[in-house]
Amino acid sequence: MTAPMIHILNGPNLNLLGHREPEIYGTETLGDIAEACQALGAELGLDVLCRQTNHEGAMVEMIHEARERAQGIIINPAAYTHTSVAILDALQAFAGPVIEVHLSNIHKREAFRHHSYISRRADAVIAGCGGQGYLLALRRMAVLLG
Ligand code: CA2
Repeated sequence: MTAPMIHILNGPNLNLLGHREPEIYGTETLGDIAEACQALGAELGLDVLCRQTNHEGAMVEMIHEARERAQGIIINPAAYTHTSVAILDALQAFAGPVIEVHLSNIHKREAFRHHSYISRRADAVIAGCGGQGYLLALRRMAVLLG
């Protein structure tokens, strides 16, 4: 049987991870996180594809592609979390499990970060665990798809 495919989608500025603001977002780069996710995915019997974009429309298109190719989505929409009905609508059209991840605890931060459009669709939300949040999300995905 082929391994379920998980798309891990990352939004704007997350390509800067590890290079700026380590006190908020940690010292791991997005490449480090992707590598750790690939390794855990192999252990869990999941295929993992990690992607990042700085553009809202491109994120919508990545979600459309996931409809064709992935059984689950792990998404950190970054700032679009708090603004994007378009990304919510795209996720509503995805049939499989969706897990929302934030590196920081958005509820401990500015009030404008407390609301997430994405949480309305997410089956689970992980915030404040740094890069480990993606690994926790993968473990949950293995249970949901098992
Ligand atoms: O905590 C998270 O993962 C966030 O999704 C990160 C977003 C922020 O807008 C959300 O409220 C919470 C920001 C990502 C920006 O990442 C940077 C990384 C290094 C340096 C500068 C920005």
